[in-house]
Amino acid sequence: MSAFKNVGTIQYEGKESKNPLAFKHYNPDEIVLGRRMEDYLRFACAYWHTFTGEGSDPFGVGTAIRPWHGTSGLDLAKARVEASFEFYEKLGIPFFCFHDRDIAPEGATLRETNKNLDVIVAMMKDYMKTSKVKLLWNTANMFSNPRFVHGAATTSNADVFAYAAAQVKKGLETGLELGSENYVFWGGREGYESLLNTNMKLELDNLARFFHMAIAYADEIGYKGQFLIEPKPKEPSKHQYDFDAATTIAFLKSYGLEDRFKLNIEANHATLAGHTFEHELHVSRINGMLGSIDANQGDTLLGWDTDEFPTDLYSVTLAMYEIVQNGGLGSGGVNFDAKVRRQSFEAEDLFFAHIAGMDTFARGLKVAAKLVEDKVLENVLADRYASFSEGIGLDIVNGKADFKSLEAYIIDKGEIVNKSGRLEQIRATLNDYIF
Ligand code: XLS
Ligand code: CA
Ligand code: CA
Repeated sequence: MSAFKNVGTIQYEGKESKNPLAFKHYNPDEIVLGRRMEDYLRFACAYWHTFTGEGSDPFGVGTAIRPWHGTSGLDLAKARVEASFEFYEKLGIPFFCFHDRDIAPEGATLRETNKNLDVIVAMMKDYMKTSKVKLLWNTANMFSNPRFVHGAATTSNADVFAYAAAQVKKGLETGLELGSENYVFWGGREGYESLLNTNMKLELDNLARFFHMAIAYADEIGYKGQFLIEPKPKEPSKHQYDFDAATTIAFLKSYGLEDRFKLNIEANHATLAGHTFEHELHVSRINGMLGSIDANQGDTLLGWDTDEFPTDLYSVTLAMYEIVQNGGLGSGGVNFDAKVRRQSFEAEDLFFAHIAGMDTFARGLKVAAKLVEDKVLENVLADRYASFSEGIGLDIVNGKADFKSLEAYIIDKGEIVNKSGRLEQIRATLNDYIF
């Protein structure tokens, strides 16, 4: 039985097409920078927003009309899996991502919960045998259940730490079973409200202990997926430990975890941290830690995590420029951690939203490729930093200068001449490439 009977397979029809159920820019087979677009972008669908989410907000219940309504418990979980594979295939999206609790209901004990999970994981595995769709990443939801009120790996309660460990152990087994290419940690409740009752040092040490245990268990069972941490500054915690890329990288380096972890950068989390998406991607990239992205966008008029589908071509172009500079995302991908607005409650909206996001990223990729091919920003940087490629600047870069030699060089030189940064001109050029 079809869940989305009003929608057929979404095709690429080119930019003149007026068909809302067609791609105008995303053409999976088109070669960009020597790679098929599909292989470059590695799009993924986020199970929680698209199949588990119902469109509720703090003021009202869900509004979504979904084909799986009318079922409950494991039957509901199964109906969602069935619909999800129809959705991936009609959309032509090559990957999906989930939290353990998105796909199967919790039981009275962890043993029962794991049993429910096994049923759904086996069902997904079956679907994956006949489908080309793969699991980009899985993760553990260690924030919804009230037991995580004080955190998971950073809780004040050792029993909760044990529960979280057992949950991630199962998550790694699930990842192995379904061949997930990455395993994500997002520390929703790994943070604190007030230092008055928080032992920050113990909590951070425990978080690192937890990650070391995850590495040890992955190695023990032969799970080869890339570990990713997803920074976010606030919400639900007031102070979250993985605030942004720089904080997370510093944490990984202080605890000797930097060789096994990369970052999953989400656009809306970047803006909540007071950065741009491209800033967070750049910081990760220059540290060799850009692993994957959660593609969405926030709303500049709202101060919370709105997880909108990404349609801002300017921001996506600059993000894709970072990804292209990174040589792509390796085992990572572009996961639409995005939800349709509460007002967009029809099942077809799920297609429109993903098509919008995929077309936006396809356009961003094409513009970024052109910027790279024409060396637009490369030339800007070469020109701006030219003084470091010869003479005294080159000595500084090559470690041949010290305070004494620099003083001798500059002391009688007279007035220093600076060059303009030309930002307005550069922005105008960027507009010419985008539009
Ligand atoms: C929430 C996060 C979450 C992670 C996975 O804000 O984006 O959904 O991506 O746990
Ligand atoms: Ca996310
Ligand atoms: Ca988010």
